[in-house]
Amino acid sequence: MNEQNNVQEIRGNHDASGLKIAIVVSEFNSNITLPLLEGAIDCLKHNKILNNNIIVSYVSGAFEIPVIAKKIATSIKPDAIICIGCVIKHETDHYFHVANQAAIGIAECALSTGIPTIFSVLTTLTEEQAIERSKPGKENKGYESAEAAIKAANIIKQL
Ligand code: INI
Repeated sequence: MNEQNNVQEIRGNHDASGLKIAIVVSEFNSNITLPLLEGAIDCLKHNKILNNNIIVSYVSGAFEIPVIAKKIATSIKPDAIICIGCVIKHETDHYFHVANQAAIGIAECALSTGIPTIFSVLTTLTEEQAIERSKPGKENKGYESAEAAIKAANIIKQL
């Protein structure tokens, strides 16, 4: 109970010690996605996850992320799934369809299974923007996504 406002609050804490987290990572633009993966794993370990409670699977491109995320959701049933990819704007509109379908599919996986499925797919105009967001540290977008996964999973556990 929040004393000041007299409302009931449900917050997700940062404790990953009791969680099983799956990560689906795209190998397309791997110079970006692998540092995002490192960031996500750093965050999970920093928050005390057990090593064998991290399950990582690799897909070719961001377009393939949703189908694998959904299969993992229904078979392994982890507490959360972190979907890592990188789509960079190119001269044709191919990138748009890839990014759009990845976003729609990841959201569909979350809503249809009830398992927090985190959108850690960078969609940038340039490679430089993607590099900036995948540098080591707490501003690495993979690190931030893992924080979101832990919090959401811990909210679900309270509901
Ligand atoms: N996949 C990405 O993850 N990022 C991209 O920038 C990208 N572009 O721009 O083409 C991309 N394409 C591959 C796509 O995800 C599928 O793997 C491919 O279309 C086969 O289904």
